[in-house]
Amino acid sequence: MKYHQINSALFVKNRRKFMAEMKPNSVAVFNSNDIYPISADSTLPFAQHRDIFYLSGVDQEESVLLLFPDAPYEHQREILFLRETNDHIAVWEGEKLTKERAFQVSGIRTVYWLQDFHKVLNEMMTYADTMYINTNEHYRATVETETREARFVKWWKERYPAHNVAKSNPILQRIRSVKESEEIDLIQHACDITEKGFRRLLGFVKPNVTEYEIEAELAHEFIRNRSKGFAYTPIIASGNNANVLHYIENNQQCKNGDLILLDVAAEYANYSSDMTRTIPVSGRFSERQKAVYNAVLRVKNEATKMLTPGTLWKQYHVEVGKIMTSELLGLGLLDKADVQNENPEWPAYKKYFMHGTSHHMGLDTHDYGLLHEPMKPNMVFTVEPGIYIPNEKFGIRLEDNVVVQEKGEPFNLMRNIPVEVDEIETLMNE
Ligand SMILES: [Mn+2]
Repeated sequence: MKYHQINSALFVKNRRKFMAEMKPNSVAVFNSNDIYPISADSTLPFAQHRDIFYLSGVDQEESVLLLFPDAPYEHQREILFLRETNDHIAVWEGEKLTKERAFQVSGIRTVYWLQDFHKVLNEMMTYADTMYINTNEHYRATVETETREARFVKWWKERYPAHNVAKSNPILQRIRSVKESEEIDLIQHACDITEKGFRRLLGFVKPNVTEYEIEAELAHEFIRNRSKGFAYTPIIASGNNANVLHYIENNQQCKNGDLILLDVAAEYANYSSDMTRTIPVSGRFSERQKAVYNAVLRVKNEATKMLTPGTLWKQYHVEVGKIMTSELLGLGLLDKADVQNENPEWPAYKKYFMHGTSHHMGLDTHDYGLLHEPMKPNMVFTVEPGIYIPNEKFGIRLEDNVVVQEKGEPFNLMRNIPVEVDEIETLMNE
């Protein structure tokens, strides 16, 4: 791991919150992700399942967490199972968690090797009435492969058909969406690394640079700051590529006069940041580009103010749509007739702004959070309006990450990342 160790107090708190929501006499189990094969003996880099990470801090494959708050013996309430390691194994496989290190990372005292899992689980199941199984119910999830978690759930339900079944996911969606202060610090740190990458680019971008050279600059800056790299596949879209919302080819040359839309951000300690900036290849915006840019910026600033406790996500999007509509009228992209005749199911503004304004952000870039429930303090959201104009060969999106506050306006974790036209032009021309 490149990141500095996280204080185990965070994971102790996270487990306490989860266990407080469990039914009497129930067991919950969480698994690591698999290491995904490519072919022959090559694999993708390991990426930990965010739920076991959130509850334990364990960032290692083949790990299992078992929670049983009503266990008859205290040492059985929180148990970790890890792949066995010792000095000999470490020579071949590199450093894995020892039982002592696992305690330092997670705050869990009872640690067994994985080969004891079925035996220990079987004992717990004779005491327990209910099993909490963890399924992926994220509103954007499409999963083609069978995860280690899913594989375990299938086996578990078949092996213990007489137990009641309960769902972990709604509990996790609720608790993971409201961040602890340690988590906000980690997300801030990811945002600060992203800022370094973006500032580096402002001195680097010039006509004829390629999108992949920009990607390489960012990867360099992120990794040298203890990030694994991009929090999500980067979008580096010059000219009309910006109008392809999920453009990830990043293989074109940036032409003088064009804009580049950059949806690029670093991860840190498995926490995401999620930034979008749009900058001119030449270092100067045209008057038209500037007008559209400032319209997007005003929508972003107005939308941000609405992210307050009690706000409903759906209603928020309706209000943002109204603000965007008035900006598009001002830019001459819509006229009054377009708005008067609009279909309420697909309002006129969606011709130029067809995606959502905000999503939860945290351990997942599109983080957990139940969107039908009102916003709460310490939720972290993106704010990311855009205007896309294929006829004019550019698209602009601006995106920051903000924390909902108990009182007052949200706290902008990207407050130090340049976004005003003047500042961007000044930094690009230094
Ligand atoms: Mn986003």
